[in-house]
Amino acid sequence: MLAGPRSRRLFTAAKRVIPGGVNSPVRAFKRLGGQPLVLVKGAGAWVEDADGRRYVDYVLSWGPLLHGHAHPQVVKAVQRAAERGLGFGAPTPAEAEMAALLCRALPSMDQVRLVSSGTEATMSALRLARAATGRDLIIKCDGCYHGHADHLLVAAGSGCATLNQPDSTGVPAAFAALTLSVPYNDLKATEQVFRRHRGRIAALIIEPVAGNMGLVLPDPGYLAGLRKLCTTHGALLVFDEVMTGFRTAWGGYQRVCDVRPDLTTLGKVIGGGLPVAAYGGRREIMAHLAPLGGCYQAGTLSGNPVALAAGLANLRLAAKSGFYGRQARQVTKLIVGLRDLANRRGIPLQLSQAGTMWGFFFSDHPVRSFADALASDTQRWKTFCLAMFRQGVYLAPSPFEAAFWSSAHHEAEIRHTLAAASVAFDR
Ligand code: HOZ
Repeated sequence: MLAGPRSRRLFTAAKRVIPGGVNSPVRAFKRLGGQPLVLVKGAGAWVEDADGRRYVDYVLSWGPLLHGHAHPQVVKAVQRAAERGLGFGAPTPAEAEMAALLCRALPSMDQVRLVSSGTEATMSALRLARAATGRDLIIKCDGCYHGHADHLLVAAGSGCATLNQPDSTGVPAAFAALTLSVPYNDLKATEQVFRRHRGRIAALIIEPVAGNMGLVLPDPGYLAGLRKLCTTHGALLVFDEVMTGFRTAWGGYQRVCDVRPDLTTLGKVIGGGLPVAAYGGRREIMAHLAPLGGCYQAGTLSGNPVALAAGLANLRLAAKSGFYGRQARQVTKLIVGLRDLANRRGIPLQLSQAGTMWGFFFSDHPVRSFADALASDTQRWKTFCLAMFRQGVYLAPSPFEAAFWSSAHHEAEIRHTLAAASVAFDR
């Protein structure tokens, strides 16, 4: 068992009052025995559990902590903002500053609306897409996860895939029927769906790099092909960059692949660990939003000044010249080391990287789709992960999640991880 006595006690108490003991299902460690570590502290690249055990953290709050835990500049910014008031529910300078920064960083974004979670961002972006096109149907990809809004829990990755329930009970069939799911990296299948439902598709939403079925990269030309299909069929292309935004590059993956979506959703890094998310895009589309237009969306905590202070501080640290290149080179060093260790033992391992995101599958062929990810050897993944945890490396407790890197990770953390991996591969 991974968890020590204190973690176990605390989790037992939580289970009495919280369904499954967790506030988000993937945290329950179901694939690793169902006894999660209860975390009490994070500093830089490391987290500490309730039993005082320390781990190099590659979950990093599922992505936001681009500079590690409790970075002093982020903490200071939060303290200063909190002293001036925790929230107003009124316009503040910080929200205009964040919006201007995002619109500068993403060439596809003329205007942006701030919200509090990735789920809110994707849900609202799709309502807006429907309002702007007057159409109802949405296309998504198998294994992509866009939050837990009713119509998006169809063939969903992340925690749903982890629990083997890519669809959810409680979603009316009529809602689910509005979402058409196609395999990731399959332009032909996508084109067929567009043809079959000609004139009825409002939007295609996609994680440009899929990060919720493990990390799966787009084939060359795939995203540009989707752009073309959307334009041809009068549908909006929505890039869900909640994970990839400001992680794969300054701005997001759209700057790497050079494809301009009509709408983009952001979250995670732009909140620095506090709840900030956003959706934005072309001015004429954004003009459909109330109070300018008839598409309604609102939130008491939207643009919260304390959360924005964390997000802005996080982004300022990443804005320094050469930041992404430096971090990506470190990630490459880590995955090259892992590949060498696996190769020497003849273990079939697929590794992938997108900037400061990385991932691995135990598989003897490249993983290009959700079907490939599901076919990977999850028993080996389990043995490997348990051994890594035992040696002080905290990985996502699911074979269908990405791993993250922060600027607080250095050579020492790479050495620690590779030493742990060497033992874990032997297992
Ligand atoms: N679905 C989220 C990661 N892809 C889970 C986040 C969480 O449990 O905090």
